Amino acid sequence: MSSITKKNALWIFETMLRIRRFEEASIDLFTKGELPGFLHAYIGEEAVASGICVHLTPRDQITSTHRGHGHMIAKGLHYKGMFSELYAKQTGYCKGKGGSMHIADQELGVLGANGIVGGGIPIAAGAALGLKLQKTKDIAVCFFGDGASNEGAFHEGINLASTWKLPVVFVCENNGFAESTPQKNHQSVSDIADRAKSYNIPGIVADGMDPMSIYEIAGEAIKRARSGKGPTLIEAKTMRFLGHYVGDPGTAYGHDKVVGKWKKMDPIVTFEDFLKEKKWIADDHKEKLISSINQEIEEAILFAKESPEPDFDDALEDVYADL
Ligand SMILES: Cc1ncc(C[n+]2csc(CCOP(=O)(O)OP(=O)(O)O)c2C)c(N)n1
Repeated sequence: MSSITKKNALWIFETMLRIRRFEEASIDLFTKGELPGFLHAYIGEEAVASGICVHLTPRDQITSTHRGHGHMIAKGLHYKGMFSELYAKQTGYCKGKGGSMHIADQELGVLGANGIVGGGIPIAAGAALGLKLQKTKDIAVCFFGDGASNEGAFHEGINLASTWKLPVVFVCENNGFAESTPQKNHQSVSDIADRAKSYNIPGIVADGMDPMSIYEIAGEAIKRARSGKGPTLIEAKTMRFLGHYVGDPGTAYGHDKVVGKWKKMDPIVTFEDFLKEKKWIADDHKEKLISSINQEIEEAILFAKESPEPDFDDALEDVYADL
């Protein structure tokens, strides 16, 4: 029997919709040639970010990936700063210097999306070490993909986090593909959660298309981390509904053949049904939400378009390399 409150369930639903609409609007802009750089859409995976982040406070910290918009939105980042970053404008979260793959906001505990696959894993372990040394009850959550679980950084980060019992939850979003490589061609395990055994921590498989599965499993893992018992590895089985990047049709490596089955499990559709069954929402709830989200998006895009470009003279500001 689920313990979720109506408030949390509605938050998850709205957050999934906010992510979906942000991604759809970004894809539209990108396709029209308005945005520089690359886009990796999170559409299809919304249940994971939302079902995890509903448990977090602004002080909790997250690390993210190249497919990070969903994590940012679920952690509370606003559309204006995000669209401005995508447009490479001064008003973006990273002053227009980062783009889609490098959005960060320390005030809301977002230690960064990251173009380096697996790069967020040791950063999350380090953040968790800091939180432990400061004797807070705050935790770190680390999102990464199945491909990232083959990187040395995965093993090194989880090894130290488990040895030092750090307050961190590792969330592997297993969407079955690393770029164009199906999972069975890049690793011999089918459940990445099994790798937790090597580090003597719990490894749990969650249904990444079901917000309730994520919510329940994350709730336990986060409680464990907050109470000083150390990390958990959650593997969320999920699927991106689009190609690896916006513009990739997914036809060269079999994504197009499997995606239809996953679309039938669209978390927004199934969770809307769940909320209606519970009588927690009216029939027109989703449409009303979408219309107010759309208005916010329109305003944010306008804000981003009208914002100034970064100054050439500021190019080396906020750069931490030794030049
Ligand atoms: C260290 C490193 N190696 C390779 C790449 C190129 N690359 C970008 S995304 C990607 C696939 C990552 O797959 P996964 O971790 O499963 O995440 P997903 O794209 O499925 O969300 C690769 C190999 C990179 N950015 N960084």
